[in-house]
Amino acid sequence: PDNVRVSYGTAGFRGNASGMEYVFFRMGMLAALRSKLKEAAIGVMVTASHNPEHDNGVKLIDPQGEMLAQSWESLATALANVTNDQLIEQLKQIIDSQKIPLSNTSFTISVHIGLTVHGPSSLSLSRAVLDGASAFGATCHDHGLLTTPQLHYILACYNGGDIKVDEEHYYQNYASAFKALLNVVSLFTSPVTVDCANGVGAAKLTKLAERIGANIIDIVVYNDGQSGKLNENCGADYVKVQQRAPAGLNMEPFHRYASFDGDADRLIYYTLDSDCNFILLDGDKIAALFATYIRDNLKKASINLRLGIIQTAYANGNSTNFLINQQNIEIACTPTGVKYLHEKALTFDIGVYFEANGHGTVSFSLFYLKRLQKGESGSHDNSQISKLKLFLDIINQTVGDAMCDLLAVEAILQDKNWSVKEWYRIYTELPNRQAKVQVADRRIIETGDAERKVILPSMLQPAIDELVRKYPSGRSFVRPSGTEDVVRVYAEANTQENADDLAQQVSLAVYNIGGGV
Ligand code: G16
Repeated sequence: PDNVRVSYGTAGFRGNASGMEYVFFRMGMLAALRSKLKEAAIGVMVTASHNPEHDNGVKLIDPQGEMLAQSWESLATALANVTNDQLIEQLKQIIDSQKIPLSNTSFTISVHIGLTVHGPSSLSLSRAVLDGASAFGATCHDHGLLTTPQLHYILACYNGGDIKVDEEHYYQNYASAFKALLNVVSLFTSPVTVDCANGVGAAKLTKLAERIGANIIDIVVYNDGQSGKLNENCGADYVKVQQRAPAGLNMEPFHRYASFDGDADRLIYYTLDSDCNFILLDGDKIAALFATYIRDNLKKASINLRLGIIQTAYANGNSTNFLINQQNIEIACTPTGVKYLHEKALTFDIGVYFEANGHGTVSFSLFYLKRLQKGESGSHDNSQISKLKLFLDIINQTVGDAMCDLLAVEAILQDKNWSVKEWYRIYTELPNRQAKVQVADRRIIETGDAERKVILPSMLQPAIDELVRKYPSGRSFVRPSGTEDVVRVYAEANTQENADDLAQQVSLAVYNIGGGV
């Protein structure tokens, strides 16, 4: 449509599902072109992820299971926005500028497709991707329902030479890795209840749990999609932003509860304290758990490597303080979007990256693997080294994966003989609040310093600074969302009342300066 402009945002194109077929069709074409260029299979995931049921989205996955290279995001945006008349010309431009060897017939274009909802709109949108890819003669592998991280995993294995890889391979791999790790650490005594946001994660987690065995870990699936709507009053985003449990969940103090988002790439834990106050253990706490566990085991094995944690501006101020000042762990900050965190994580020997919303994983360098191997043959503590190797095997390094991250959290808690109580006490979060503001055009807001400062409109940052000064331990930032038509506001302060107040004041400033609707 003439008056519609879409862009490849934080994680692909997102929006109301109706009328988006042309975007998905063109992304099928783009995936085929990228496959030709890279001489490798490319993935296309059809998912609205944490967004409501009426939305949908499409994102491309590069050969090693990583997010689409950022240099191609602008090509995707340009291709999605031309009129039908200009489409062929735009494709030619991409082919010429990227020097895509279309006439080279020695490599067959290959595109892998997955989707997270089996409804009519998702099916027609994934059909559009298939049609677009087929227009360039691609061999399409339609995997049907998958979690987003499963498609990342399958693609990485496929391009690694395992062309028979399928969903079952994923379960066998992680179930056996988890069981192997649990031979080294102790057994479970209490269940973990997982809210699957009424999404694809419910069926997939059930399968993974079956492969592991209920005698090893008792996973109770909640919000399995039998009733209730996708991501409505449930799921990781709801729990994190609302700071409350999914609707209808009966909780017991200090039992373990977790939530996935709609495509199972985010994980959040929570519980109740003895006074029945809600306690959240978000991506920051998961990152702290993973990083300190790896660091401690490396220390015991006398292996010295560069370990870093990558956060975004949303990381709670007290998590950053805890990691830097008490744990002496290196921290880096990037803009929102796992693609940025992932890239930064690769600059460390071990990069633990998590967004506060629960999206993250760990990347291990080849150097790390070599050091573990060398350690085994040297005089190091082999039990620590084998534990580190087994831990590595339960991590999906391609992208944040709620199922693998859940197994990793569970294994660490067991190994440390910790309940959720010891985990949440590692530091106390500063009270915080997130809000959304609707403005006429969110793109008028430009940010810098990893989204911690507003650059444009120029009067907005001074206004935020002035408000922040009024609240002890105050901090606030705003940024245009890359997945929704809103400006996001984050605020933290010494008390919940102050954090709420600050978020409200900053929202008002955004509304007034940004031209509210
Ligand atoms: C996506 C991205 C995340 C990002 C989130 C929110 O998550 O993968 O990295 O934090 O969107 O982005 P924004 O604040 O720009 O709307 P998901 O789980 O929806 O794929």
